Amino acid sequence: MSEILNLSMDISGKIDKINDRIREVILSDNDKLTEMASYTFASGGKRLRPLIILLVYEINTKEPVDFALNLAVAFEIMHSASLIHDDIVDEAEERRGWPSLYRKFGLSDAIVTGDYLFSVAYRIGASYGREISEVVAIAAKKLAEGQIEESSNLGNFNLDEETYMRIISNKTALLFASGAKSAAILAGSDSDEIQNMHDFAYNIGMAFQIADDILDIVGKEEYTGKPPFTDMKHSALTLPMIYALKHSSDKEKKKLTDVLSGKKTDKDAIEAAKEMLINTGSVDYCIKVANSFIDRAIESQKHAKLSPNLQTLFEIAYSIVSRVRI
Ligand code: GRG
Repeated sequence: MSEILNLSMDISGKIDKINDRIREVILSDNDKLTEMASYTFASGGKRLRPLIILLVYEINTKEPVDFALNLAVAFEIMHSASLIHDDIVDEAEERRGWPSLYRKFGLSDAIVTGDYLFSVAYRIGASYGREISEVVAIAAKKLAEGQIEESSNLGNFNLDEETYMRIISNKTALLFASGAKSAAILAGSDSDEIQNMHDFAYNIGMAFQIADDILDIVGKEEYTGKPPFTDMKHSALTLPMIYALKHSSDKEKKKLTDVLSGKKTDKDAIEAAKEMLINTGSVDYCIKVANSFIDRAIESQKHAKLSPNLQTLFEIAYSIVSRVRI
């Protein structure tokens, strides 16, 4: 992961701790459920959210980082549970390079595994007391709201930027933000520090989703592990599309919507749509918007004392947009 995120700090010890703890807390009395839950995490994942949580916690306290380990894994478990459900919604064949859980074990068991993992996350949240448990629960509420607003807009080629921003705020950024906020609460930070950590993670979460949406169009298949327009299969409009549709002729618009609506699925049509998108300047625009969120993230820490952990958080922030390679 440090390769993908280009970090100077060796974070392998933290990642190992996270993975070991996940393996422990997902154990069920039912062997099949344990097998399915374990499959979800064995396939990989960057562990970005729990890493941020541990870094934030350590910045704000002298207590051992292990006190925040369960909290960190709760957020990773919630994230992974949402991906299980997302793959069902999107009919995705693969996740993290492996067959998606519902493909491997069937629809109903995959739904229950996702639900089970959410219950593990809530239980961990509850073990930290009322305030943190509320932050964990609200993060899940927002995930669901973002997802439903996204699916309510499938095929809506008039989706505006404001609605897109609200969707990604709920389905992606608030999970990052809630993780960092609860880490700062657990560390005993004051209310300004808690808010600043929330804002830092929120803004990198926004940039992260925009970068993900750019990668869905221009990301090299060998790098993203999926062909272009995979996430667009169900006509969920993302920022690059919104910009391109607004800045193209009727003829170009038609070419693009034919691909987005699945009317045209051949390689040439997809390539032409991709080319058109790039020519409207939409990718450059989205990179600019993503960078503006990174600037806000860095700005949120203007009063914080620079430390190796904060430096690593900054490196994570910058890596989020630089992973978009055309
Ligand atoms: C049941 C409460 C409840 C909610 C489920 C399905 C759903 C609602 C939400 C899905 C939200 C979603 C898929 C957001 C996308 C977030 C995103 C950018 C995922 C990719 O994150 P990475 O790249 O993944 O960090 P890895 O594999 O590295 O962990």
